[in-house]
Amino acid sequence: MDDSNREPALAPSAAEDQAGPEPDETRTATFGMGCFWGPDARFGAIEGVVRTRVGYAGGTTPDPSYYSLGDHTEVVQVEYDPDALSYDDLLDVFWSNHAWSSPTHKRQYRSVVLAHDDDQFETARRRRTALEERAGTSAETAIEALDGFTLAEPYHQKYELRSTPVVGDELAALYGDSFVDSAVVARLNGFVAGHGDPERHREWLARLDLPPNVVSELRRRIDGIDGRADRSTRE
Ligand code: MHO
Repeated sequence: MDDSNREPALAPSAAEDQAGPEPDETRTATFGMGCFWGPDARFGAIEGVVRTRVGYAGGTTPDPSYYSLGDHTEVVQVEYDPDALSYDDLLDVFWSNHAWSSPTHKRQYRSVVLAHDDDQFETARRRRTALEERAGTSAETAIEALDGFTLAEPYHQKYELRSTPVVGDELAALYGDSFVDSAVVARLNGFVAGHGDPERHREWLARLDLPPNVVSELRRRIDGIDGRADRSTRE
């Protein structure tokens, strides 16, 4: 694919995804690292992440749900472009952003890498050993082969964005069923939670073709995070 084809094309309809073309090949990683709302936003803000979803995995109880979790754990699933990100990059984010050396009281929130293949399994083990040696303490992180994933209820997907006034409802209505799988929604969920730098926030907000009330509310919220009270281009 030549470079010009990778330029994000603005969709005429706001309900279409405006993140640009999807890579030909994607890979998926699955992590448990506490309540899944936070990592959904953190991973979603990263360029090269194509989509995120939260759900339940790592157990054996059939048909888990939030109020009937059985032996499952809250996990985030990250689908990414392997040309832009490596599994090691994602493991950096994983281990830098939760308390991997503290035992959790609930299995719901345990630290776990659920490997999709042998490579991921071995990489995670190697990294865990290196981390333990460097930190001089043992990791509580379990490393297991992924065996099934149950998508969590819609209200848990992109929780930060959904709970942003105006924006959450409007985007949920615009995107409908594709809300969970949208790269734009994943980015915005990350940005409203405070991830990503001001430069990227500006770039995405200028590029997105969304209803004006949604854009101005997003700007208000994200400018607040970036602390740019002196913005000269404020609407
Ligand atoms: N008990 C926390 C975390 C929810 S998370 C989806 C809360 O209600 O804020 O487990």
